[in-house]
Amino acid sequence: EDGSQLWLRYTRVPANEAALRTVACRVNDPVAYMAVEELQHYWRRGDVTLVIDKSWSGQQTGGYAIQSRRNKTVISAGSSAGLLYGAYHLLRLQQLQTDIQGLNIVEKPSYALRMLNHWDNLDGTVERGYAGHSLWKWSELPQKISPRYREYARANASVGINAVVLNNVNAAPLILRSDYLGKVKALADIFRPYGIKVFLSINFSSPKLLGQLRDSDPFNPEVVKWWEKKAAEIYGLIPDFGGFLVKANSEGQPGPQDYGRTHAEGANMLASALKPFRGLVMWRAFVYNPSAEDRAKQAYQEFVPLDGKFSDNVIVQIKNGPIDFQPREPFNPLFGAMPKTNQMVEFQITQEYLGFSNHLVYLAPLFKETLDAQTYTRPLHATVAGITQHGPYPQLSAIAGVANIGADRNWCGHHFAQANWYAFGRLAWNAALSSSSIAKEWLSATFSPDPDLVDPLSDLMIASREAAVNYMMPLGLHHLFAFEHHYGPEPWGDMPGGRPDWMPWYYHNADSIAVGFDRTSSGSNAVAQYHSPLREQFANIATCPESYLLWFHRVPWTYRMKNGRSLWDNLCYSYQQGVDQVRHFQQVWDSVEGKIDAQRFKGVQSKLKVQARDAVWWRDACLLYFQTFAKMPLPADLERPVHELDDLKKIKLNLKHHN
Ligand code: BDP
Repeated sequence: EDGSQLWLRYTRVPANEAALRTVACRVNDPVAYMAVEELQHYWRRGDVTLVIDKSWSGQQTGGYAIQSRRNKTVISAGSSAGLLYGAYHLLRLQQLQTDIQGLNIVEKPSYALRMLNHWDNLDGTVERGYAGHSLWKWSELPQKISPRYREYARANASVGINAVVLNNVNAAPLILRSDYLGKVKALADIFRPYGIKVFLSINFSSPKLLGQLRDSDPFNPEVVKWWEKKAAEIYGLIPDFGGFLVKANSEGQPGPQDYGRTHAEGANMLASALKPFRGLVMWRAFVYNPSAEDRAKQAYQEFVPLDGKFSDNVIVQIKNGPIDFQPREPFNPLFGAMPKTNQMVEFQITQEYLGFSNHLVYLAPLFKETLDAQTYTRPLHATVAGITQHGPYPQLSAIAGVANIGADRNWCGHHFAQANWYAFGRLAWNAALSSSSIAKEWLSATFSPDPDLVDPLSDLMIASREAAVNYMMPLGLHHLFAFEHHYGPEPWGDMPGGRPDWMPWYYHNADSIAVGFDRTSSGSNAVAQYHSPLREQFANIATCPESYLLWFHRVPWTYRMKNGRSLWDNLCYSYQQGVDQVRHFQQVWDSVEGKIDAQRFKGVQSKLKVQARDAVWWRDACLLYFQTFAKMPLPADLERPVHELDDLKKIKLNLKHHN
């Protein structure tokens, strides 16, 4: 039980049983064939018929219906992909031991494109990957095909993921060289029967770096021609290629601004090269410069003036929050602020800032917090989910998650990190699902449907994200992590001459009086980027949710919070609560011993020990450090620190090769 089977722990139907039922399907293509094969191998509850029904809406994106008719179950869909998703739905019902009499299910995906973004490098490393090396063996491809490629595609299809970006957004130009495209084609061929399209991250300077052109100016006709030829070459190999993901003029990556052109001009040049083939451009809005302006405001300032200037096959890909995948951020105010532009959310499934693959942090509540956030920008569809599902070009709706998958046997490093892959897929399919229903499904499929296991563990999962916020960065604190590895705490972090917007002090602003980032009109005024009434709500310290307090306000240590205690005391209790929660998780986990195989039980048990130690490390580091400013005592009933601040400051982890 090494976790390699993920949530796909179906048991094969024995031949004599299989002979007693039929799986009928007249559709003849590789995707439908896959649906039939899965049901033939694993479905043990009667006859099934799969039919394409052209009247079925949502054809493009894989919707389906499942109905019980007399003694059989009928899956109907507008496309073969829909049949495949219907087949996985049935198998899920079987895993959950659901009654299949009288089924009348209709499913339509929330988003047309449900994508994983791999941050995998061509040398086999993964930028922010914590589950071993990259899954893609570039040096072996296309000759040698690892069986894991197929398993990976199957796992994605089982939760409805239908698009993958294979390589890092910090993209090597090499990915577009002809031999690499041959490797990409090999992967695309494996993924196709699972309904998955391949996309690539591209380096904006490819024409110069790979094509030896003078420059990569999007207005240079030779550059335009280069991209057109490249697009034709790609589509010659991969007729259903999805398109490009682009990180431009961000963190040192090249882009159109190098030539005085805008993001829209750069994106549109690529978009027109892909247009004849119906390809898409996902253009990232993750841009910020070391300027006097609050980093949290910069993407909005850069992109809002470009609204209406992007081609119809461009989607602007926006991180959930305005900074960078922190344990908690308010939603990015760009959502809803560009009504004439397609927007998509980018979540991080890999836990760069949430304890890597060591901490059990179930991310569905974080994803939901953003998706459900009310932006107040439109009369209709004003949540982030609504805005990204109902853009100006509805066929383009998309959502992306930065993958947490690597070459480890259990794919994600931590057995429970698999739940984040699963939950991302399920929410991309249906953004209205609840975090707890997804947790229950996943636990049932991955471990067992026994309620004595599912109930306590789903509670644990639901609490785990708030626990991480508590022991890392409660009350709106953010960016307190160590510069080098992003794993542990370093609120004191500083580097003479380093970029201020990479330093924790830039964000926490602690001194003897107060702590926090003033983003009201007396400070950076980032609140103004939110639509009324949110703007006023965030701007007023009395109405700002306390979970975002230090995000929007610089608050005196002695400030009285809603519970009557001082800010300092609240900070202390929050950190302690995080520690207590993790210790409680350990107890809950021990209580399911025997209900789970020993191998996975021990694996998770020992990861929880690491998490408990790390929670204490975070608490001590942050409280002892902030105490040097607040100069207030720890509340008398609080557990005492077990570290010296000076010792914590000396910890130099080399986690670059933490894998
Ligand atoms: C940050 C990561 C960095 C990525 C960057 C991005 O630390 O490795 O390259 O985001 O999203 O979170 O481009």
